[in-house]
Amino acid sequence: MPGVAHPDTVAAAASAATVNMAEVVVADVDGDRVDDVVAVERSTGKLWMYAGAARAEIGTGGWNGMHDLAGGDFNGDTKVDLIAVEQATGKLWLYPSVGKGLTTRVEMGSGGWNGMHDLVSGEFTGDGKADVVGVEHSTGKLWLYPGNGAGSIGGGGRVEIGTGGWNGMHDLVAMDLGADGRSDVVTAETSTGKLWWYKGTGTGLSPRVEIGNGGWNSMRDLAGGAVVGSADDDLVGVETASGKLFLYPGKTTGLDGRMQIGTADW
Ligand SMILES: [Ca+2]
Ligand SMILES: [Ca+2]
Ligand SMILES: [Ca+2]
Ligand SMILES: [Ca+2]
Repeated sequence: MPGVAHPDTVAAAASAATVNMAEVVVADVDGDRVDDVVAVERSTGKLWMYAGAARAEIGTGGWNGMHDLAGGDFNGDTKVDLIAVEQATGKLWLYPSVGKGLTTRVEMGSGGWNGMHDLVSGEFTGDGKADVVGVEHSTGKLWLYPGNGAGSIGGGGRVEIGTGGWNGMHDLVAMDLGADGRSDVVTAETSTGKLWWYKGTGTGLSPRVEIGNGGWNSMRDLAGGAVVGSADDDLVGVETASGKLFLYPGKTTGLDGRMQIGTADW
């Protein structure tokens, strides 16, 4: 994701949270070229955007019924949209961004999306159009759905980029490490608590590299985007026990030491 934010302003906004935020997404939803943090408030079902010094309500309710939120410009107008799966129907919905909020949703997938988990969005194929990657419950495979930049994904067929075992991972993130302009997959491994980096090649993923040697099972709602001013994307995540929101700045070879960016209970 393009854009450079300042951790201190993100921290101010992030501290305005009440309790129990989930489905964290890092994306430039308001179009000011600075990545924002978007999350669902469990107590109200509202969708909030944390940008600059305050948070803004961009969804009035019902968001507890949605899952696997991801952000990307899917309709090609340069504004970063949200997608989400509706639990009740298994439909995939596109919520186009209008700059300072979201407009009427459009059906992007007619059903079956409850069979996937950990949907993330990034630019995996190198054509400048947002794509979706997710894990299939029934097979543990990782699939890439190339976007066409006109509001649809996977029209030419999905691509298998992971042959299995992905149900053993949690909190999948799409982010660019290595600053090659291509999204990579970062995810935590349940059995070891390690954090792994799978570098995107344009057609698939390179062999994984360990970038966190343990403890990642204690984190939830990992998301990636450009939060600090470097060419590499950064990781944010909530520490489950404390509810604190942490930022892990990205670098060419992995992640730097974390800093706390939300003082409230996430
Ligand atoms: Ca922004
Ligand atoms: Ca858009
Ligand atoms: Ca693409
Ligand atoms: Ca990359």
